[in-house]
Amino acid sequence: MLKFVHMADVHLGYRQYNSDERALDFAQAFLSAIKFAVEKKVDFVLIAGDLFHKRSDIDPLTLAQATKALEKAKKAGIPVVAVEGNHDSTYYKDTFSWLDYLARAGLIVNLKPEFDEGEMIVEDWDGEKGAYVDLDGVRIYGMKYYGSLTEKILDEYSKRIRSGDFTIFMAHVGVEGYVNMHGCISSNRLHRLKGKVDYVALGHIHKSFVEDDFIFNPGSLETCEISELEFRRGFFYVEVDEGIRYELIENKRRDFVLLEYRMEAPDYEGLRSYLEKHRRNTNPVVDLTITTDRATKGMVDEERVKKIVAEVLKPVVVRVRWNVSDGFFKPKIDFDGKESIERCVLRQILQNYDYGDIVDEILRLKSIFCRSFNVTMVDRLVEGILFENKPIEGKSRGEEQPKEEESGEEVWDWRRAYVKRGSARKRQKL
Ligand SMILES: [Mn+2]
Repeated sequence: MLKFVHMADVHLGYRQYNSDERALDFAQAFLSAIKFAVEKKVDFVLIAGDLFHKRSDIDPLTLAQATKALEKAKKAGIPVVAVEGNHDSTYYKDTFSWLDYLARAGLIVNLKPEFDEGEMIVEDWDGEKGAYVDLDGVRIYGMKYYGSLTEKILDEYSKRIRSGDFTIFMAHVGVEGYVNMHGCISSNRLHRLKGKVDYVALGHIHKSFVEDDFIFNPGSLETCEISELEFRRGFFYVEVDEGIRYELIENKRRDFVLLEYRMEAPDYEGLRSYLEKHRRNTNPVVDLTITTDRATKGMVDEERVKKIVAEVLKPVVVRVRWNVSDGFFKPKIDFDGKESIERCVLRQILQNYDYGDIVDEILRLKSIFCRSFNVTMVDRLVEGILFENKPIEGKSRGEEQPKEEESGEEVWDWRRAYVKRGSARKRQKL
């Protein structure tokens, strides 16, 4: 009896929410899937793309996470056969990927067709490269991710497939109708492989699906996006004798808690008692959305919010999102004050922006527009601001351009002044 494990979309090295712990979760999921394969003494493991989250800048730790698990399989005599996904594929012109590196290190078989002046070459694995490999009567073809060229290349590829006793076609490609993702192909194009191929092993879509006991897509091992939380996914354990028996193993993964809290004022204790209701002992990822108005957000200390979440929920990582609506703006009006209500409201609105104190200018502009739109008056207003020695204070304060001297020959070298305050001096303009 033939036995194998089919996984995809491992995304090693994904530091989700900038969290090292999350990167470890992805590594842990991969390691436990490999351990499962070793325990089941499978004949081989398939990785249908996106072993890595990034195609370049793989850090040493991520590489170690990949090799540690792959060495376990190697030690158990289990070949690991992979294709490159969109995340770990080389750029068009590069030829050597990190999966090629792992293949050279003898840890995986990385399958992809070669191209010679546009002509596709589908050759046997020679220990370093190849498009298919024969493992004890099982023939595995591999096709990496080709983006918009997928259909064209798939058609070319299928002409070159020769069936063995049991033939697998593995590709990193999305099939239409499962998730909202562009660049997917119709599954009909894969169903056409029937007769030549016995098992189509896909990766790319992070949700599991099986069509007609022929096309298999396991989904992601860990959670790359919140939208994946509701998907069934994991890896397939497959047994083949008379027919194909498969099981989707929904591996253990990090718990997520999605929370939404409405804050009318900086109300830390209210937040705390809301969080208490969601207490659990899983060290989850907490994704907290706070709905509030701009003024309140300005007063809330996000670090303090995170600290409270950490105390109550003991999360592995906290993400705070702000759902800020200007519609909730409530001016605080002092009716005994000397300022008009209009000025008071304007001043409070402007506090949320970087323009500085421009209440007067806005009121003058408004009066011009109210009377009738008069371009000359707008011009005069702008000129007044620019030349009546009444600059708009705000963003550019402190970064004023150096004033040229009358002669236009000398400028104050403010960069030098910034670096060496003591030795700032005038410099001849070049
Ligand atoms: Mn992926």
